[in-house]
Amino acid sequence: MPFAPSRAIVAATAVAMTGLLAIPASGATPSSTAEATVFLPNPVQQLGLQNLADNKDADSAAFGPAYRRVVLSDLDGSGTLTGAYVTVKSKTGKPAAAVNGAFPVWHRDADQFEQVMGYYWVTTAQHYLQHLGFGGALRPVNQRQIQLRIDQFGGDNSFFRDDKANITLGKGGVDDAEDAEVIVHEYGHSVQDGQVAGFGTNLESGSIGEAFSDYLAVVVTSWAAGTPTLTDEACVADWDSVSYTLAPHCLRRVDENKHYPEDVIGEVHADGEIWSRALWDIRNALGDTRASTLIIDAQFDFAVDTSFHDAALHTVAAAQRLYGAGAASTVQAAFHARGFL
Ligand SMILES: [Ca+2]
Ligand SMILES: [Ca+2]
Ligand SMILES: [Ca+2]
Ligand SMILES: [Zn+2]
Repeated sequence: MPFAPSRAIVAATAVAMTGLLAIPASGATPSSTAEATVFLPNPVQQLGLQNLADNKDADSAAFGPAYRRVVLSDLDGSGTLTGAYVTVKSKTGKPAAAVNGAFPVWHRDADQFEQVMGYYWVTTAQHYLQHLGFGGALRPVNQRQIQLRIDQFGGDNSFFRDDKANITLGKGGVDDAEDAEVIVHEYGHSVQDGQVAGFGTNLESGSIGEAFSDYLAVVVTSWAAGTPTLTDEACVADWDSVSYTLAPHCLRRVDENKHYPEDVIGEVHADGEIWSRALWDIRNALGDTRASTLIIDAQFDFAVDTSFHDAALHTVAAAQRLYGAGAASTVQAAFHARGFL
């Protein structure tokens, strides 16, 4: 169950006692489900085919084994892609509509395929956070309905910088929403904004934003689809990046051997690879659940313009608080190895 039942019970009791109109507690809205078709998480990672090409958004038999029927959850029952954690708007195609309680089998050449991808992967990322305990034993993280827009605007990184709560996915090269790792990366920014409003105002905090979003993209897709066996797990956006990289295709990696400060170049995505490697090392040492829990819990304490150094100290403190001295020393070592501590 993605929800903590106790929250709904508390809310219902409060309503009964006060007689006020019910305001559903976050994540406690009625939930409906419907089948739909997605990539899980992207065709290059699923099929191990580095020669797959966009071909102007054409579908072909090569993609066939990558299409998976899944169940969308937390829908509002209206038959549209509107639910507890995301509502999808497209400027490039008709809104997806369920037929007899299920979304048709759209493929990548249909705009509705990307709309479904956006809904499924944002909701899955929120379920990952809840499975770690956020919204249960731990504080809720980003348990709000965000807007996900699909728009011709933008190339391959089309996030509205002045609207960090929401997501816009562009159509440059491979449509961004055909790659779950791009969707979850953008949701990572929404998560950080949900934890610290306006997070990421300068080079170092902005780099942490990119790094965490890359990390989240990898861990959520591995959680939902299994650890990849045909591509490197550390490779982010294996499919979106076919348009602009040589094989093996990765937008970025979370296991680069960069070091602070000499590898800083003043660009948030590139410099983020120093931070994401530290997160990656923490995960390899402590396991996915403990690493992600402490990494995300620490982020509540980050200043909007945090330095790498201060954020590293907060993350060590979260490890100490949640898992004790051994975990704290592991986290300290990971940040020390990157030059942050
Ligand atoms: Ca498409
Ligand atoms: Ca793209
Ligand atoms: Ca990947
Ligand atoms: Zn980003």
